[in-house]
Amino acid sequence: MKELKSLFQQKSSEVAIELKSMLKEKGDVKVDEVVLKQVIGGMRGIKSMFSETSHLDPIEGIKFRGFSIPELREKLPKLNFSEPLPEGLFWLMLTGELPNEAQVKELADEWESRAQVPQHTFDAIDAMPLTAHPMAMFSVAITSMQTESIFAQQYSEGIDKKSYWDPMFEDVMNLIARLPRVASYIYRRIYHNNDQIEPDTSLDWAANFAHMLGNDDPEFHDLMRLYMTIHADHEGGNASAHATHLVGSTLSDAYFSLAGGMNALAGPLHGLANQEVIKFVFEMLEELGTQEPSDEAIAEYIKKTLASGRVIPGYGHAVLRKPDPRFIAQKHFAEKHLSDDKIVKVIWQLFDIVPEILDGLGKVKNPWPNVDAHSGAILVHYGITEYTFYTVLFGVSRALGVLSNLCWSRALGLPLERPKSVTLDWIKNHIKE
Ligand code: CMX
Repeated sequence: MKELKSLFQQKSSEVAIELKSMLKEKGDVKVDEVVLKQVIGGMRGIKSMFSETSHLDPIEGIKFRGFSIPELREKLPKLNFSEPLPEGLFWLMLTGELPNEAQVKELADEWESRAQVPQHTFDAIDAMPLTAHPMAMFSVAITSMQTESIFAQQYSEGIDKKSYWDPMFEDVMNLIARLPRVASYIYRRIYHNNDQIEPDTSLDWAANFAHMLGNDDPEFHDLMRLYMTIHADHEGGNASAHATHLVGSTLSDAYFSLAGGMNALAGPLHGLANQEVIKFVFEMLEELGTQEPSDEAIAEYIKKTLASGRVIPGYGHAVLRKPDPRFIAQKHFAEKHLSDDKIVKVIWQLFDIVPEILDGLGKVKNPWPNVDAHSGAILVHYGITEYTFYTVLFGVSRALGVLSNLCWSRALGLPLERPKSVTLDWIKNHIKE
């Protein structure tokens, strides 16, 4: 993978030089102000992180290196398939350049050649009870692969800090290559009697993942290509990206850092919302006693849920203020391939009904659906009905973004992250002053 590696080295060293001189000349330029409600309120909106791979606009949504999701679906290489290959997005995030078909194929081959998972990782998964959440198994599996870290090995031998990016790049490539095998192993172990499916080395990364999960419908392969592309990154401040970055800033290797990010993704306000959405929909349909509920019945159920002090999963966002383009991309996919599906229709009904009700509460800043509102209904259609697994799918994709960020962080020599916390007494004194 000489071309990607040397292109990354060239691009990142150019940015490193620019950043260094910018910091020297303009390091004291003010970029933001912080008010008390941000200190207490989850640091919303504070511009205090650096990330090159993507940028989130509250209205337009995510842009990866300047490209929106519709643009990516048009411009990233698809080879002969209908959806872009996530290999292409990884190349774009890492280098800032759109790859051509040959480069995407080469990257797919490279990941295939690095996909061997150590036996002790399977053993670590097998040691966990079947009742453990799949995200717990996923996190353990990633941490168990830390034995393979080239970065940790070279650091212990005494590597020059200017070279950190090199073993980090190697770890990141190895880790991404192995995740589909690890994730599908967990899936087949828990839900399919440990009946494992061997990889098909002729397939690209996402299609091989679909294959190992157990579905070789070409439409499902395309869904996985799309899913793995759109979930990959959401700028640097989201919980999984931020957690990965924070852990990595201590010079923990890619395995420890990604496990940290995945533990953050496993929360219901973040990635676990994808399982919560379909669970919520199934429970609603069961209580209403029909697969084709009326708008009025759904509205009543939503209001009852809110009155019981719970959130409506799949709705709201800390940054977005419009329907999530990742939701819209999945809706387009569903309109094209499964417009007659009853559960999908319920998702579209919710899209019509929920925003007005949330808006009516007068406190929800974004009443629109996020990425997690749609994915479950499509997965159920293709036979992946075991929704406690959904966040692992999200995690395999999210690894692409957070790990390319990790390469950038080491290449730019970004320091240990260490913000300042304050106590109630400090705040009281500060207000007095
Ligand atoms: N249902 C009910 N109430 C909601 C809500 C929802 N979907 N979204 C926000 N609210 C409420 C908040 O709980 C908060 O209430 P309180 O003031 O009583 O505490 C109020 O509205 C204001 O919240 P906000 O500023 O609009 O939203 P936040 O930035 O604090 O939180 C998020 C964002 C995503 C955690 C929140 O919208 C939520 O809980 N949504 C449901 C869970 C979900 O879908 N998460 C997935 C997000 C995407 C992802 O990361 O994968």
